[in-house]
Amino acid sequence: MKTISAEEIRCRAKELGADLCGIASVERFDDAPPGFHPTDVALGCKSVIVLAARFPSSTLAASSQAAYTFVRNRLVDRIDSITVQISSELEQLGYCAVPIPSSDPYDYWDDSRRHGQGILSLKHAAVRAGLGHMGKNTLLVNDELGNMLWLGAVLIDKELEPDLIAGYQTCNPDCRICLDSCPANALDGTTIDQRKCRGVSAKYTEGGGGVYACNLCRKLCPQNKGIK
Ligand code: B12
Repeated sequence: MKTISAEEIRCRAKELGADLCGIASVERFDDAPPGFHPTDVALGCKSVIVLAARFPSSTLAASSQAAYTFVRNRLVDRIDSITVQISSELEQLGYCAVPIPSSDPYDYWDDSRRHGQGILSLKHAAVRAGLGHMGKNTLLVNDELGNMLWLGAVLIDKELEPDLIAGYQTCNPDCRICLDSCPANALDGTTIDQRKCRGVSAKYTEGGGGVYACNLCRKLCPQNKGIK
């Protein structure tokens, strides 16, 4: 087996087009509820490599939600291509490396609550890899990119030097902008009611496909482009 360092992985991720890359040791997930731990996905996981791509914020200024949705869909392809490529390269070096889908597919779906669950929560993984903290809208906020980023991850069976947990704070304690602006009243400051959110954000037309019709919790956040 050829050995690889955390730094080499970070450089490769950036070469492939990631804007951010952070690494978490699996011990940082000790507080994860059952079913949400990286070893529930890959038994031998020792480190979680988390990547992020910048989500162009000009899309928030467009009057049509199609531009935002189009960019979101291309970022799914881009981040997923990077995590699949990194996993393949790590596997060729002799490691077991499992890429996490940045969106679909996932196994768990509760139709009665319209509640889905990714095979690993990428926001929680990003916090533990030093990429930021979650805001009241439940989204990850990074100091440089704000909440305008798209996440991906790779689980690897190698201990790697982890990044430091982000030292900055998100959300002014008095701020309620995302909570008060949600048209579905889906946010309570720590969790989201998926049924309510999906009711206003997922729109389909027979001819035009699907659009994300609401992103107000992201758009109106004073930290959406970074932490001043
Ligand atoms: C399902 C899903 C949704 C659902 C639910 C969102 C949610 N907040 O969970 C819906 C349809 C509502 C949704 C909407 C959106 N989404 Co979405 N979504 C996902 C997806 C595919 C899975 C998330 C998931 O599993 N949620 C279910 C679980 C984790 O949530 P939960 O049951 O509340 O979990 C609790 C506990 O189980 C526990 N827990 C869970 N894991 C862990 C781990 C540890 C260590 C600990 C301690 C605790 C813990 O803590 C939670 C709170 O109590 C992720 C991709 C991914 N794999 O992460 C993208 C993702 C979260 N979505 C994303 C985005 C951008 C959006 C939208 C902005 C899209 C839009 N409309 O424009 C909105 C934002 C709405 C919002 N404020 O969250 C991004 C977020 C980027 C960021 N900056 O954070 C992600 C990460 C996709 C990506 N690859 O970047 N989404």
